[in-house]
Order: sequence, then C-alpha cells, then structure tokens
Amino acid sequence: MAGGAVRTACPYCGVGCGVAGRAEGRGLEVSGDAGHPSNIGRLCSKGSALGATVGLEGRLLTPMIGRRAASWDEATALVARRFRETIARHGPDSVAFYVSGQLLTEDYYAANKLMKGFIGSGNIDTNSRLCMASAVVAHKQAFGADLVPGCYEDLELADLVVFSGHNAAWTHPVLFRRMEQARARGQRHVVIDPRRTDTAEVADLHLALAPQTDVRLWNGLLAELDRRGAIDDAYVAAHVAGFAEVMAALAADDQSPAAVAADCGLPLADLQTFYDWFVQTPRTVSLFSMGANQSTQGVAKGLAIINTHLATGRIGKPGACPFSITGQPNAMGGRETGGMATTLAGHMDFDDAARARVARFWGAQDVAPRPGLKAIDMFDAIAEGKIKALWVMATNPAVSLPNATKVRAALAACPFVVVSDCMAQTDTAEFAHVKLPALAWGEKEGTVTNSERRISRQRRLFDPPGEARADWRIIADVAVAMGHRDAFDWRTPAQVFREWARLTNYENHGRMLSLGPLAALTPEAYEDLEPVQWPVTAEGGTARLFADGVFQTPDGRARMVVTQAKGPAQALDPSYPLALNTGRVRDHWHTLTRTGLAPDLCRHTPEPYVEIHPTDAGPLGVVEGALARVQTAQGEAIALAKVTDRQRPGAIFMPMHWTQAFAPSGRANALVAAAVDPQSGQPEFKHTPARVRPYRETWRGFFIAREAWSAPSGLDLVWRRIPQAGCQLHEFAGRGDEVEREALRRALCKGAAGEPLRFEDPAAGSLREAYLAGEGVERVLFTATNGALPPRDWLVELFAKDELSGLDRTALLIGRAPGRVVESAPLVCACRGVRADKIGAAITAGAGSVDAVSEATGAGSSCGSCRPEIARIIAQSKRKEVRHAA
Ligand SMILES: Nc1nc2c(c(=O)[nH]1)N[C@H]1C(S)=C(S)[C@@H](COP(=O)(O)OP(=O)(O)OC[C@H]3O[C@@H](n4cnc5c(=O)[nH]c(N)nc54)[C@H](O)[C@@H]3O)O[C@H]1N2
Ligand SMILES: Nc1nc2c(c(=O)[nH]1)N[C@H]1C(S)=C(S)[C@@H](COP(=O)(O)OP(=O)(O)OC[C@H]3O[C@@H](n4cnc5c(=O)[nH]c(N)nc54)[C@H](O)[C@@H]3O)O[C@H]1N2
Ligand code: SF4
Ligand SMILES: [Mo]
Repeated sequence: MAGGAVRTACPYCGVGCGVAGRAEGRGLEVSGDAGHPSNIGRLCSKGSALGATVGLEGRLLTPMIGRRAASWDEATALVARRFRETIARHGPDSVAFYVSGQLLTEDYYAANKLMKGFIGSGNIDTNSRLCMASAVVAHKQAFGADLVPGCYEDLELADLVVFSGHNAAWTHPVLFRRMEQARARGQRHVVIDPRRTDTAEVADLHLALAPQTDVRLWNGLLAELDRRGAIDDAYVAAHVAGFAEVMAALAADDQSPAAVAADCGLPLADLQTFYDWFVQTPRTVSLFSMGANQSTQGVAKGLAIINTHLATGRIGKPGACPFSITGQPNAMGGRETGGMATTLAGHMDFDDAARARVARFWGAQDVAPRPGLKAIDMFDAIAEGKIKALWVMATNPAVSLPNATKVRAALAACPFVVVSDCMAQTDTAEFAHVKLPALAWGEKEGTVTNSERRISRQRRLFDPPGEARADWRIIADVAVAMGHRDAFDWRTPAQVFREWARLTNYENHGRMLSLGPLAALTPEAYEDLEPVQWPVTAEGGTARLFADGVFQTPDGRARMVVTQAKGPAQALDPSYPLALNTGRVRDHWHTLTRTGLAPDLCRHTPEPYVEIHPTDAGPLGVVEGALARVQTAQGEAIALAKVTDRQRPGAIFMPMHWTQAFAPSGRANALVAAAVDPQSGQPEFKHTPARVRPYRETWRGFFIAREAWSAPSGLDLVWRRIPQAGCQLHEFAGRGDEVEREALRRALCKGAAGEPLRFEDPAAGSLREAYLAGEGVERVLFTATNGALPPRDWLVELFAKDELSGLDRTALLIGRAPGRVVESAPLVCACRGVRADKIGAAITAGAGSVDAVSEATGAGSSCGSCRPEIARIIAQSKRKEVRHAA
C-alpha cells in the first residue's frame, strides 16, 4: 500500500482531524490531510505520533475462551448461546452491552439494532454516558432533539469564545490552534475553570470559579443581560418559549453581580468584565465540555448556557452559538444511531409511534419497550446479579467508571463477560470469559461523526492482522448465530452504512437528523465519501442548524428551561475537606492502551500526580515531587505531589489515565464517587470530597527492563511503569523494611541470566544491580533509603546499545554517567522533541515571545499544544529577571 497516501480520520478526539497515512508493512508515516475541512492539514502531538501506536505489540489477535485460543466459530457460538440461554431464563433485561464512542457508526448501528431490535431490551449504553449525556439531555430539552447548532467556522468568526470546563489547549489542540489564530485577529477568550489550565493561562480572562458554581454564574449573566437591555426581544417573541418563566425564577434570588461573584468565589471585577464582554459581543460562541457535563448539575449547566444564547438570539448565526464539544472521535455517531440506553435509534425515542416505525424498518418483533439502564445503573445491576451477561466493546470500564473498585467487583461477579478489544490485556479484559479480537484504527473501515456533525471516513491502511475482525461483523455474526440472519446479513460496511442512512430518512416528518442521499451511496461512492455535515440534502451538507429559527419541537420554538443553582452533590466535610477534580493531560489518551505505546507521548507527564495549592500543601506537609496519599470515602490513591498556585485553594486535581497495568496505586477512579445527574445519569467526575497527606516512603528505587513488569504481588509498593524507547522504566517506593526490599530484589532479579554487576552501600542505604545478557544490559535495579537516586535517562540509553563499553560498565557500578549528573530537562514539545533547557537557552539568547522561541527551537511549530507552556516559561524567566534586577 506504499506510494499514494490514504485519507482517513484520527482515532482520538472529537475534533475529527483528517489524516493522510502512508503505510509500509506495519510502519506508518502520517501527516495532516490538507483537504479535510476540520483540520486543514494540522495534527496535534497525539495525531502526529499515530505511527508509534500501530505496531502489533500487545494486540489480541485470536478469540480467547478463558485462557485458551479458540476459533471464531466456537467463540461466536458460545457468546450467542450464553446470551440466548440467559435471555430465555431471565428475560431480555438480564443481558447488556456497554459500548463506546470509539466504535464506528456502522459498529454502533449493528450493536444497537441487535440489543434494542432483536434482543428486545434497552440495555445498551455507552461511555458517552460519562462524557456527553448531560449535553444530550440539555439539547433535547432546549431544541427538541440532540442537535449541535454550530460548526468550527463559527469558532473563527466569533469575537468572543467562552470555554466552560474545557481545557481545549490540551484536549482539542487543533481546534484550539484555529482559535488562537482568530485571537491574533482580535477574538477574545474567557475560560471558566477552577484550575488555571494551559487554556486559561493564555486567555484574556480566567474565571477560576469555585467548583460546581457554573449555574449561578450563567444565571447571573442572564439576569445582567436583562438589566442591560441586551435581550433580543424580537427573537424571543418569534422563536423561544419559556423566557418569562426563566426570568421569574431568576428573580427569586439575588442576581446582583456582587452576590453572584461572592457565591462563585470570584473577584467582582473579573465577573463584571465577563458580563460586559458578553453583553457587548453578538458574535459569541460558548463552548462547554467536561467541566460542565460531568456534574450532578450537568444538564442545568448546559441549559443555563443555552438560555443565555436563546435570550440573545445568538444561535444559528455565523459566529454565534452554544457549542457542546465532543470528546471521542465518534461520540456523535453513537448519539445518532442510538447507542445510548435513553434513545431508541436515529434520534427517535420510545414512544409508540417511534417504536412501531423502527420495528417496521428493522422487521423486528420485539423492539425494546422502554429505555434501558444507564451506565452507572447498569453496573449496579450487574453487581446485584440482575444482569447476568455483559458484552463490553471498545471501552475500559474497570478504569474509566467512577468508584472503580466496585465496578471491578461487579465484573468479577458477573457470570458471563465478553470483551471486544484490540488489546490482549486491559484492566477490563482481566474479567472476560471470552475475548474477541477487534480490528484497530488503520485496519477498520467505516464512518465517524465529529463535534460539528461532520461525517468522515476512516479508511484502511493495513491488512487485517491475525484473526481480528471488524466490530460490526463480530456483532452481526453473533446476531446470526442467535437466529437473526435476515436482519444482519451484511457483507460490507457500506451496506451497514446505507441501511443506517435509510433509517434516518424513513418516515421522516421533521427529524433534522437525516443523511438524505447518502442512503443510496454506491460502494465506490462510500469508498470516496468526502467529509460532510448532516443534515445532508440533495444540495450537500449543512454547516449551521436553526438558521431559520425553527427548532425540532412540536411548535418549532426553542425552550428556555428554569435551572436552579445548587451546590455539588457531596458537600466537603472536616474529614474530607478538599474537592477532588479529575481530567486529562496533554499527550495521553484515556486508559493508555494506545498512547502508552508511544514513549514520546509518555514524557510530558510520565506518571500519575496530584496537584495541590501551596496553602493546602504546606500545613499538610505535602511537598513538591514527593508522593502523597489521596483518600476519599471510596478509596485511596498515591501519586506524585505537584504543589502549584494553578490549583484553587481547597481543590486538588488528578489525571484520569493511569491503570492497574501502569500504576496500580495511581488510579483516579478508585477515588471518584458515582454521584450522578438525576436527569442524564452522568457522573460527577469533577468533584469528590477528599483528603491528602504525605506518603512518607522509607525507601524508593527504579527498575529498568526490556519488557513491562507488573508490581510483584504481596508487597506494599507504589509502582509506576513508564514506557521508554527500547525498554520499560519502573519507578517504585515503599514503606516496608529490609525484608520487604530483599523480597522485591529477589522478585525482580529472578530468572536473570548471568552474574550481576552489584554494588551495595549499606551506610548510604543504596543498592545497585545490573544484569548483562551477552554484551548488552538486560535489567537494572537501583534502590535507596535516603532518597538519592541517579538520573534515569543515561541508563535508559544503555538499553539501546548492543554492546556496553568499559566506561558504561564502570558507570553502572558507580551509579552515574561519567561527566553527566543532571537529568535531561522535561520535554515541552512532543511533536518536535524540544526540552525545557533548549527553550530556556533560546529565551536567554533573546527570544521574548512564543513565536520567537518557536522560530529558534522549533517548539510549538507543529500542533501548538505546548504554546501555553512556552508562554509560561517565558513569563517565569521574566519574573526571575525582575527579581534579580530588584
Ligand atoms: N489529550 C487528550 N485529549 C482528549 C482526551 C484525552 O484523553 N486526552 N479525551 C477526549 C475526551 S473523550 C473528552 S470527553 C475531552 C474532554 O475535554 P475537556 O473537557 O477539556 O477535559 P477535562 O480535562 O476532562 O476537563 C475539562 C476541565 O473541566 C474543569 N472543571 C472541573 N470542575 C469544573 C467546574 O465545576 N466548572 C467548570 N467550569 N469547570 C470545571 C477541569 O478543571 C478541567 O480543566 O477530551 C478529548 N480529548
Ligand atoms: N476520573 C475520570 N474518569 C473519567 C473521565 C474523567 O474526566 N475523569 N472521563 C470519562 C470520559 S469523558 C470518557 S470518554 C471515558 C473514556 O474511557 P474508556 O472508554 O474506558 O477509555 P479508552 O482507553 O479510550 O478505552 C477504549 C478501549 O477500547 C479499545 N479499542 C480501541 N479501538 C477499538 C476498536 O476499534 N474496537 C474495539 N473493540 N476496541 C477498541 C482500547 O484498546 C481500549 O481498551 O472515561 C471517563 N472516565
Ligand atoms: S486534535 Fe489531535 S487528537 Fe484530536 S483529532 Fe486532531 S490530531 Fe487527533
Ligand atoms: Mo469523553
């Protein structure tokens, strides 16, 4: 397939960038697809590193029943039989599918059709429940259906962009770059986030509000718009219902900026600036993401934002809309097809007319009578033994669901668990009775829908490896084995897509979700499908919805909905006085099954951490760079403390990414409570009462080996694995004694060939041990009780050498590289591999702006997601200069 590039779509975030890939064997060169309207040739660090993640290492390549490989026929028959038997004995609601926004639309359509159409239960839900559910409910209430009004062009046309709980610089980097360019032309950015994120750092205004006070802030804004005569009365009169009720409800509280600022923990002047800008700027886009959705008030937050846009008529117009941005590459596809337990299919719900229509279309007798269980309820039902067979596809709930310890117990107790995944070992796959190998990105064919309703093709770059199969086909084969051949007799993804597109048109009297002419795509036209935004008509795609002021409600009017400002579900108390917030880091994707394969993406944030404000850290004795213990009512985690004023006092933050496999004690969801929004069922990942204290290890060390090691069992260790080029670095610390240390040493050195190079200094409490295989190094172990350990980089580099020199051996023994005592500076730009020291040197040499540093070093010239960090380094060095001058 070498030669011409294949145009496909990135498998990571909801920006949905077009990727041009050239494959050679399993090697891959990628670049941004200049012809794709969502990214116009750009990629971020994760997209650029796709080539490093497409190897076959760790892949699941044959079906597995228990620990033994099985044929597809056998595995398919077993899954079909166990589901059939369970349904026969306990009814259709005793089984469930838990699926993912990382499935393709064709996969999603197949899974939903099987569960809701032919098993006859609503029990299919998706990880989008953890992600988009609150926005979905807000859209349905305000617009009559789950419709995203705007498009990316609006983000460039806007004069003001508000980011609500959205760290776009890290999570939607390519889109953020487009807005940064608009900002250079005068666009203003306001960030509403309790943390000073990289997005906030470079914004015109940062409102570091108290956690979960967004509804109060937006309601206050609506009251201010009213006081200042900024309501678009004509628009409201023509197109909106509920305005009077909402304004009346607001009047019950003190909506003065002073009162709102006090409740939100904000300086009055900052709040007033935001209100002024909003009042003055017709072209405003309000982005909202996980800081809004992942809340017990997630629906209210979305509605409060939408209310301000409806009241000012700032919707359906160029550069003006409320904009719920999606996380996963196909979160939208799942919402469209019906992957959520709360919709039936194609934006139709469970009313009699819709059920009858969908049953007719599918030729199904037993369409689900009612919505199924939402993710959290689904796993509760598994724990209670009500759901007895579960099929998990393309998601890792043992890591990503809140209160994960309980989730793991539920999985362990479930009589039959099927997991479809690309990887052989995930935290969830540990609990599987049957594992089904799925084709991965670059192997599968189908479509995804991004945040702006744009449908793009994912295309194949590689031949299917081993026996892996497309998810839609795995599902269809099981459906056929369950006796539903006629309904699942597809041979190509194009056939599935056409059927799905036909459903969107079927008896369509006013559903905006319509793929129109795509229902008649020939196989060739499906192959060549260009990115297009639904609704699709004979004239083509649609960039913006509601341009005519008509919504998908019975009377065509949008609804403003009363929202009540409340506190978080779980109040802080003296035993848990800190608010635990969780989220993402720049270069990692979710549960590390992919970005954990690319050492370059592991450098920016090598291990789990907890951010805490100096005023909280000080009295607790928590110090920068030391391990800290984080506890909640659900459980405990141990992570590196980062003491920083970018955190609000009283609030702490942990990234969500680390797993049992990478850092068993660093898992955020062991801590997070499963409190959910009552309407959307979305969990409040951003707020769990917590406490922090120092871990106070008695010894620490690290272990480098060629392969990945898990923490030896039976020892009380804080263990983190950090993938490197050509080897794996494992960091650990413990509170045990000499016996414990010796047990670890034995476990890690067991089976090593040859005599070790060994140096022990009992007085200094240190031990160094290196095993050589042939002329190269095989394993290295360093431990110390006094905290002093050498830098790791030069040791890692030794693993790249086939043959160690005499100097290398001496260095191993004395425990440091000759002439080099400092650890390499932290990586800032992952795309160009530029470290902080080089950036510092450029600044010293006179580079005073991000562009100048970029010019001098190359950093920030690719995806730009490190540009805020470069700005921070420049600002820091300026502050230092001022201090020196004074
Ligand atoms: N690098 C990277 N990018 C990703 C992903 C990834 O794993 N890695 N995942 C993708 C997915 S699936 C998703 S859903 C998106 C998520 O993208 P984002 O929503 O941008 O990501 P998060 O870090 O989860 O949360 C955003 C912010 O919400 C803030 N927040 C917390 N509590 C509150 C609050 O009460 N009010 C407000 N206003 N803000 C609050 C947090 O401090 C955090 O900075 O990212 C997508 N992109
Ligand atoms: N504490 C905390 N927890 C959170 C969040 C948070 O902010 N804080 N955010 C939540 C959000 S918004 C999200 S979206 C979730 C994400 O959480 P998950 O969905 O659990 O995370 P992933 O690591 O993306 O899991 C995807 C799995 O699918 C596999 N996979 C990849 N491609 C395919 C494919 O084509 N087919 C199949 N069958 N398998 C595939 C991968 O190997 C991996 O095992 O996490 C949620 N959890
Ligand atoms: S912004 Fe990055 S992760 Fe998101 S789609 Fe584009 S390249 Fe992929
Ligand atoms: Mo997400």
